[in-house]
Parts: sequence; C-alpha cells; structure tokens
Amino acid sequence: MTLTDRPDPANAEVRTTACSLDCPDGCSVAVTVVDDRIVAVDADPDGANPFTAGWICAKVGRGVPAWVHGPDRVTTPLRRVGPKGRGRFEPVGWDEALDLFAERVRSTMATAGPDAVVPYLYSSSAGLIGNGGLSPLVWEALGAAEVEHTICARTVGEAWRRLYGPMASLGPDDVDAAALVVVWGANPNVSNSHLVSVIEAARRRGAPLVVVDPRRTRVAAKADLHLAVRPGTDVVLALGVVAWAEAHGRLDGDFLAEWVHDPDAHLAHCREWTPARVAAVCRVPVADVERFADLYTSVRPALLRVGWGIERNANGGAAARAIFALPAFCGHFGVPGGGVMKSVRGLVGTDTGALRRAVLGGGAVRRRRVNMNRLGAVLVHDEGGRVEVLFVQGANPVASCPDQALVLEGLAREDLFTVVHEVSMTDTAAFADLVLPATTTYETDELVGAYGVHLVQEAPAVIPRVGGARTNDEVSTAVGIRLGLDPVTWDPDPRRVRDLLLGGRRTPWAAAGPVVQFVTTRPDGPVRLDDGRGELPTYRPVEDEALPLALITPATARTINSVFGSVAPARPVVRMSPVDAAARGLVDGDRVRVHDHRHALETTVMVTTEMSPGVVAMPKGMWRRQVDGGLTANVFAPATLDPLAGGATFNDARVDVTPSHRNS
Ligand SMILES: Nc1nc2c(c(=O)[nH]1)N[C@H]1C(S)=C(S)[C@@H](COP(=O)(O)OP(=O)(O)OC[C@H]3O[C@@H](n4cnc5c(=O)[nH]c(N)nc54)[C@H](O)[C@@H]3O)O[C@H]1N2
Ligand SMILES: Nc1nc2c(c(=O)[nH]1)N[C@H]1C(S)=C(S)[C@@H](COP(=O)(O)OP(=O)(O)OC[C@H]3O[C@@H](n4cnc5c(=O)[nH]c(N)nc54)[C@H](O)[C@@H]3O)O[C@H]1N2
Ligand code: SF4
Ligand SMILES: [Mo]
Repeated sequence: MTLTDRPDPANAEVRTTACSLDCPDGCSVAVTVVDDRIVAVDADPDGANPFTAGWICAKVGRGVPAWVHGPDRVTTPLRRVGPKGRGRFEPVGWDEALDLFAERVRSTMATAGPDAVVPYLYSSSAGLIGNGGLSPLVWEALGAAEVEHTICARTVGEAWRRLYGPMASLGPDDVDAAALVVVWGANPNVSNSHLVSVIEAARRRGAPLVVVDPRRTRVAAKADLHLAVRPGTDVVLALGVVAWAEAHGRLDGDFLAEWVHDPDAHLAHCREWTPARVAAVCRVPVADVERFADLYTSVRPALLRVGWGIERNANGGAAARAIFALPAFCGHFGVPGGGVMKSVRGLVGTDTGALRRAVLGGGAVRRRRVNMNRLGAVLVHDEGGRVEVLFVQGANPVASCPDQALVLEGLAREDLFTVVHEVSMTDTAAFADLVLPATTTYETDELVGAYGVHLVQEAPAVIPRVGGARTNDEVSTAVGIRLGLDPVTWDPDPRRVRDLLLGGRRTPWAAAGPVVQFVTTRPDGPVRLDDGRGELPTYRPVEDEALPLALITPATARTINSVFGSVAPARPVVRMSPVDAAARGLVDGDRVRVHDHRHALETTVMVTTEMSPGVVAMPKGMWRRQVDGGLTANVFAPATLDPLAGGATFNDARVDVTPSHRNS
C-alpha cells in the first residue's frame, strides 16, 4: 500500500510493546495497528512498567506513526547519484549494497589499514539488542576504529565510576522517602516526564524542592528555591555547600572517616568558596546560596536528582564529582530516600560479557580510538589518522555533534566513503554514498531497559518490517561475514542475542525492594574525589568578553534528540531574557542574527523571563531545513572536551545576538 492509502479502521488491532527511544522512562506502550501500519501509540495500562501505566508523552503519540511510515522513512538501500550532500539517490538491492560496502571496507583495510575505517555506532534510541548486540563486536573483530560514546553521559558516568564505582542509583520508588528533593541540571517535565508526578507527590508530603538550572523550567517555577546558576558553574556551588557545612558544624564526620579518601584535602579545597564568592561566580543571590546550604545540611534525608545539564561543559566532570560528593559530606547516605538518583543502569540490565565471549572469545586487539565530539576534526584534519570509510549507524552527527560546520565539511569530502544505516533520511544520511534502511523497535523483537527505572522489559515487534529494513546486527554481521567472519558464530538471530544478553534471566526483570545507598548497594572501595591525576574538582572559567551570552541547547518536548525533528519540530527560536533583549533593542518575535567569532545564523528571538540574563537557549536536535542557511545551534558548540573523560561541552558555546538586517 502507498502512503496515501487510508488504513481501514475496521481492521484495528492493539498490540503491546515498549518504547526504546533515548529517554529515561521506558514506557510500556499499546500500539494501534491497522493494515500493518501504526496509527496510534498510547500507554499500556497493564504493561511491565508501573510508572508509565497512565499516559505517555505527546511526542511519541504524535510522532511515531509519521516517523515509522512517513515520507522521510528510508525503505530500501540507496546509492548516491550526483554530488555529495545533495540527497539524490537511486534504489539498489541489499546484496549489491552490502557487497559494495564490504568491498570498500576490505580494500581500505588492505591499503590504508584498519584505522581508516571508522564505525560511528550509537543507537541510543534502539533497544538493548540494537544498542548493545553484535554490531559493535563485528567492528571490533575486524579491527576497525572504536568510536567512543563521549557525546552524552560520559562525563557524569566517569565521575560516578570514580566516586562510587558499582553502586546503583536511587530509582523513582525511592523519592517517596526523601524529605528534601534537589533537581540539579535535569528537566523532568520535558526529558523524564514520569518523574514529575513522583516529585510532586513528595512536595505534597511537605518535602521542599530545590532546582539548580540556568532556566526557570516548569519544575523550577514550582520549586521552593530556584538557583539559576550560570552554565558551567555548578562545581562552585557544590564546593560552597561543603564549605558552609564545615563552617556550621554540619559535616558527617563518621561517614567521612569510614568511607572518604582524604576528606581533609577536599575540605581545605572547598574553604575558599564562601557564599559571597559562590554567588559572584554562579550569578545568584548570596542569600539563596546560604538557604540552599542550610536546607541541604539540615533536612534529612535529601535526594539529589542529577541530570545531564551539569555535564555539557568543560567544568562538567568537576561539577559531577563535587555534586556527587555532597551526600557523603553532609550525611545523606545509609537511609531510604537519601543519596543520588542519576542514570539507573546497573542494578538490572544486560551484560555484554557472555555475548562477547560467544563471538570474540578472549583477547582484545589494539584499535584506534575516535572521540565522537572530534568527528569534524577527524574527517577534515585527519586528527588521529586519515578516515576513508565512515559507517554511521543509529546516529545523526550533523544534528548532534559539536562544530557542525566542520562535520559538514568532512562529510562533503568526495574521497570519503560514507554508509549511513538509518530509519529516516536525516541530514547525515543526505551525505551518504550508501543509505541502508534500519528497522525501528516496532518492527523487531527487542528488549527495553530504560535509564530512569530499574526494569528490563520485552518489546516485541508489533508490525512487519517497513520496506526492506534490517536490524543493526543484521547489517554489521552481513558485512563481517563477507569479510571472513564465521556465519554460525555471527548469526544475528535476535532470540540468541537476547538470551546471551539476559544470561538466562526472565523478563520483566525489575529490582526488588527499595535502593538504599551504602546499605543495599555500595561502592567497592573508598570514595575518591580526585580526577585520577591528583586534581580535586576545580572551576576554570570559560568566558569570552566579546561574546557575553552563554548558549545552551536543552532537550525539547517535541523531539528526542533529532528524532521526530522532521515530523513535528521544535520552534528554532533563540530564547532570551527581557534584560538582554532590552539591552539590544530587541522585542519578542524580532528576526535576529546569532553569531560567534566564526559562524552566524538567522532566527527569531523569543523574549521570556524563563531565561536569566547572560544565557540564551536554542533547541537541541534541530534539522538543517528548519533554519535559514542550513546551520543549527550545533555550529556554535565547541569541540573542546571535558578533561575528566573527553565528554561533550555543548553548553560552553558563547555567542552574541544582534538585530537582523532584514528587520529594517
Ligand atoms: N523530550 C525529550 N526527552 C529527552 C531527550 C530529548 O531530546 N527530548 N533527550 C534524552 C537524552 S539523550 C538525554 S541525555 C536526557 C537529558 O535529560 P536532562 O538532563 O533532563 O536534559 P537536558 O535538557 O540535557 O538538561 C537538563 C537541564 O539542564 C539545564 N542546564 C544546562 N546547562 C546547565 C548547567 O551548566 N548547570 C545546570 N545546573 N543546569 C544546566 C538545562 O537548562 C536543562 O533544563 O533526556 C532524554 N529525554
Ligand atoms: N547542541 C547540542 N547537541 C547535542 C546535545 C546537546 O545537549 N546540545 N546533546 C547530545 C545528546 S544528549 C545525545 S544523546 C546526542 C544524540 O546524538 P545522535 O545519536 O547522533 O542523535 P539522534 O538524533 O538520537 O540520532 C539517532 C538516529 O538513529 C536513528 N535510529 C533509531 N533507531 C535506530 C535503530 O535501531 N537502528 C539504526 N540504525 N538507526 C536508528 C534515528 O532515526 C536517528 O536519526 O546528541 C547530542 N547533541
Ligand atoms: S519517549 Fe519517553 S516518555 Fe515518551 S513514550 Fe518513550 S519512554 Fe515514554
Ligand atoms: Mo543523551
């Protein structure tokens, strides 16, 4: 049937599965299917995930039918005709496409070596099989470069690993026992929507709510205290709370003595951060800093909900370590409701060890490592070596990487052979030599293990595959087998991969009982705050006098990263405080030019008290077609790295905004 045929509602059937998009909630969903097409997605009241039984987010209800069946869906392998990046393709058969792909990998490895083949694999919106199945292992077996997942959660993940190792995060169940809730660099109304009712229930019980966010988000507007810190300054606030606790006799000396490595060094390091100095750097009132320190060190137990807003800057690794240390210094561990809620993975979740052993055996090979955030420099300046074959699977680097102009320049290289395995004809796919159609989770049997709830659930296919779509494992193993990998060992049957990943466990697989940090789950050694090179969490300003506005690019309610961005995009406006607007003679709705030292784009300004002076925001995940000139906010995102683990620093973008000449 064609896209314009109308499905016959008499054939409607409701089938249940789970949403695998890159979102903490992991909703159990009920999908209405008519004539093998998804026409609606709603909550599954009887699904495995109790938190999401009542409703799901609007973006999935609205976006999925068009994402799966709409005009941007890739349904057949495509080969480029015409110049790079024009998005002109002709259909080819799978065998032809895979032969061509495998032959390019083979000849490149033979002539330029395996380091010239770079598989940019991410698939954070796929299920646990699409995201952690055979595909990455194929490229490891072939010896191709390893693209490190540094674009998201690397910094907070590494900070947690250093402080608390295998200790699990609190989950949404545990908020109930908290007497104080601090939402720090997280925007639950948009990016973790089922957590909102849990936080609201805590407030109704009388637990005060503190929000640390440069913007007055919806949760911040409801908070008892909102600290609108300057982006990238959280480390200073966290150090200041410890200094205040010491000055006011509120430290948990027993816990420090038992668990923390050299607490005196950290205390000495914090002392310079008096409330006045914290207030000056964070650009918040001194009284608010003192009130926060007082609340956090007197109301027990306090729960920190730490999001990813804190990490997207070069001070993020320092901030994450300083924030994660707070419950240890201030006595919040060891009781229900006290401690930290971050990404919950760990307590339940797949283990790729058994799968690795089944296909690779032991022994690691030396591989080139590529940091995702450096993709532009890697492709254009040969950073770390020349790339000749780029394979993008489950990612949209044009929309998501920093230094967008350089990424575009790299993808435009005529001598680069680019293969993109995608659901949609994205801005990245438009630059491919070969586009291969990917299944969505709705078309293949998957597992979903979201990072906001301690649960792994089944996500069975609810419709047949759209066109010739294939899974991540099917594509990568088909290439590997063409290059000599054993077809029996590398059989991509999802049932086999699933069983190995689950290690014999039955689903749904949920954590039993409440999580009590340092009681039911604990680190395997002393808590260390240094970065591994001897440095305690230290603030280093990232400011530019000529570009006074910090540009942040938070998640939007309409998209998940760039997914649904062609279906129901967020408005590409730049949000600005009335103070900054007045200083520039701008009023709401004016056309403006956003620029840094190298690039500029034109858009519309939205003047709103949600923003603090000195901070502007544009949506993350925009598509090029939404912005005049075809550059999105990522053109301003620096490709600098957080020193802790090479994480992304999107929110270190510094810009200015001026009236567009087109207004006159
Ligand atoms: N609707 C929707 N949901 C999503 C996503 C999406 O794109 N759309 N993306 C998913 C993904 S991939 C992720 S990683 C998560 C992210 O989930 P969140 O971490 O909740 O989302 P972000 O928008 O990245 O950042 C959260 C908040 O941090 C603030 N912020 C920015 N810089 C700073 C700072 O320096 N300090 C502090 N304290 N706050 C700061 C922003 O204003 C924002 O309100 O959400 C997931 N869920
Ligand atoms: N300016 C700015 N940029 C950012 C951020 C920011 O805060 N500011 N945040 C970043 C964050 S949090 C993240 S997580 C990254 C995300 O970065 P990316 O992963 O590069 O971006 P997505 O838009 O999630 O792209 C995923 C693509 O995978 C496709 N897809 C979905 N399922 C499958 C599948 O099963 N197989 C295959 N082959 N494809 C599939 C989707 O159609 C989509 O196009 O972006 C980062 N970019
Ligand atoms: S994107 Fe998140 S909130 Fe929306 S349906 Fe999927 S898991 Fe639920
Ligand atoms: Mo992310």
